[in-house]
Amino acid sequence: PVSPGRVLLLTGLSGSGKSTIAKLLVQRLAETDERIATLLDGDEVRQMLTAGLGFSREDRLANVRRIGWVAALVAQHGGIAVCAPIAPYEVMRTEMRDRAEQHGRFLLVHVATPLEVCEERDRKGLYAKARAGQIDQFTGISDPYQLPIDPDVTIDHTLTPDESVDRIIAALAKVDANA
Ligand code: GGZ
Repeated sequence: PVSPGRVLLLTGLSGSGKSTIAKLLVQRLAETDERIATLLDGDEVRQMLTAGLGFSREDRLANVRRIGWVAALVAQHGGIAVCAPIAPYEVMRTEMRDRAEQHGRFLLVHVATPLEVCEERDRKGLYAKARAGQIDQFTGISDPYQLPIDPDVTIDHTLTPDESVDRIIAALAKVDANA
């Protein structure tokens, strides 16, 4: 039988709102779901699990592959892994899905905030730096972001974080009902 474990991948551009939604999602799951939710967020992961990796295609693949491996382990033990890397290539998202589905179910959430909006917000000033040529291979500016072909959930940027989490939890409930 398939384990009740779940892997959720929130993919989207820098500044799209992935971290905010992922954190809120984990809080909400702690209140509403019996399974333990584990957050694998970009910043923290890159300081520990994938420290030393950069932003070449190869390093990004390694980064997301390691996240996917830990996430699958969480799912294998009946937990919910919430992952929030950019994950800009379709191939890495597919790989994460395939690995996760050996242990449970996978949900791809596209945090679809358009580049213009992320750049307009520019909370960390990274887009300005990327435009000025101070950061190489910056996703959306000088590096690719392949749009997800078939996401399970698409989060429009006009939704609030709470509404976004509602959508994801509804999709999760649907997956659980069909498991
Ligand atoms: C994209 C970069 C880059 C480059 C540093 N390209 O908004 P943030 O700051 O906190 O999130 C971004 C984070 C992206 O790391 P990920 O591990 O999520 O990326 S991937 O899935 O592609 O491996 C951004 C910061 O790191 N950052 N340089 N060149 N984002």
